[in-house]
Amino acid sequence: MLTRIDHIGIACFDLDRTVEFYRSTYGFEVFHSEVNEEQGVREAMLRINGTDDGGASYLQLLEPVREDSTVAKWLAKNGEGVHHIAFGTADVDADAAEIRGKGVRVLYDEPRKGSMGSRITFLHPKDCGGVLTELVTAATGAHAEHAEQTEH
Ligand code: CMX
Ligand code: CO
Repeated sequence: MLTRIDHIGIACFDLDRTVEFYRSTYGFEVFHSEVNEEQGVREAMLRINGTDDGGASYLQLLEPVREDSTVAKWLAKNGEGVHHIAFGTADVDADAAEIRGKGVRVLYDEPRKGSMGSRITFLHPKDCGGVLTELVTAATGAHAEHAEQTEH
């Protein structure tokens, strides 16, 4: 099942300014950045612990790239802040199916593309006590190398 906090998603209006806040205040550097067109975001992943043993967690700083994106809608309503949490799992398909069986709405029929070649899905915040919850299976092996080459 779910084995760790993969990341915390933080919505912001200005990604560069927010990256600079996390760098100058805490010393966190950008580990990876990309635009996820499907999700409508430009994002920076800041690795905040772990080494190269697969145990790292991230802050995922998110800036909307479209006015009709979910993050733009959320920012307009709430202002900047914590947008979602994400649990890491070795098998997002199996965990999503199991959680769906418990009556929690899983937003996607099939996991979609997330940061760094990962596969992601979301649980509806109204079924999770007001917390938008993401499940993530990180890319491994050839997938991870592909993500390194194409998305940095
Ligand atoms: N956390 C907690 N509650 C949230 C929320 C969030 N991030 N987003 C929406 N809600 C709540 C709203 O406050 C609203 O509650 P009320 O009815 O009580 O006001 C309700 O959910 C419906 O919200 P909405 O503004 O009408 O938004 P939608 O229903 O259109 O969309 C959701 C909500 C969760 C389906 C949509 O945000 C979604 O599909 N999210 C998953 C994708 C995503 O967030 N992508 C960006 C991150 C990408 C990444 O992590 O890689
Ligand atoms: Co996320």
